[in-house]
Amino acid sequence: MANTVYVLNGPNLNLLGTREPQTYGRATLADVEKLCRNAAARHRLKLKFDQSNHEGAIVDLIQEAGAGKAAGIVINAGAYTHTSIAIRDAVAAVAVPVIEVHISNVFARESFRHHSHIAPVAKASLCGFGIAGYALAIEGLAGLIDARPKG
Ligand code: CA2
Repeated sequence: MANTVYVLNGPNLNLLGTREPQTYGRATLADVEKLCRNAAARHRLKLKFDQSNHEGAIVDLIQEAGAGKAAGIVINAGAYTHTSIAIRDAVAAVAVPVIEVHISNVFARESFRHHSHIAPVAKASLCGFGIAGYALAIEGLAGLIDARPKG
């Protein structure tokens, strides 16, 4: 599992492409998965792609990635970004790089979206690139892995 990237999606992201296209675009979560598979394959990385509406299930997946020494985690925790100390603690506890991604520019939206519990414990964060942000996050992660001292 050492060369597997986990891409984790939080609540309501299963609805992508069905509503609010002005904010999130028209692509579905299946389209996001395809994009991620292509980005991971370019770097010979395997991909585990998941979505859950449940906070504890997301914590479980973060712990699974950590225990299996995954190559890294790309996470869009959705609204839990702004509320979940449990997900923040799970991210802080894993020894694998975690990249936070958001489809929309959260800083151009309501003030309650401006704070992320995850950002301070993530390796990097990006937002506002639409679903392309997921591929950018995988590219960035691959760069970090390549830059890591070998042996
Ligand atoms: O911009 C992002 O990626 C967000 O993480 C999306 C979350 C939101 O709570 C964050 O503040 C920013 C919401 C995901 C809900 O996605 C939907 C997609 C289509 C229709 C309804 C919800």
